[in-house]
Amino acid sequence: MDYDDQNVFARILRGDLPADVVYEDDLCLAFRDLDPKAPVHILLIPKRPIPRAADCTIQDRIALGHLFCIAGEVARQEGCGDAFRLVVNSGEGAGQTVFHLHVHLLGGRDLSWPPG
Ligand code: DGP
Repeated sequence: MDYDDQNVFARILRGDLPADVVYEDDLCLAFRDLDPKAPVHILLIPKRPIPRAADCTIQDRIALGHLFCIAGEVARQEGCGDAFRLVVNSGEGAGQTVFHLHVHLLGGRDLSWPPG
């Protein structure tokens, strides 16, 4: 799908909308989810404009690999230790509502499996 630069995460990246930022570097931004589903619920987003996991190409590999590496750092920073879950919803049918790719980092409580 085409990237819509008016989506809320694009606006947060531009500084047009506030966010509770917990980590930032040249490739990604991490901030608290507005509607947390666990005591720790952080969203990690690449600064590259990628709408969905379904749209990823080989050009995105550095930005996306980076997100996974930083997720562990942020989880430790948030007190999750090594027990946390990373979730990526791709497409409306999987529950994606914001079309700037994001990784949900969930932790701070027991997480059941399988998810819904
Ligand atoms: P998903 O359903 O996978 O597309 O997740 C989108 C998440 O984004 C959802 O958990 C709620 C969160 N969210 C939506 N709008 C905002 C916002 O303006 N600020 C923050 N911090 N989170 C938002």
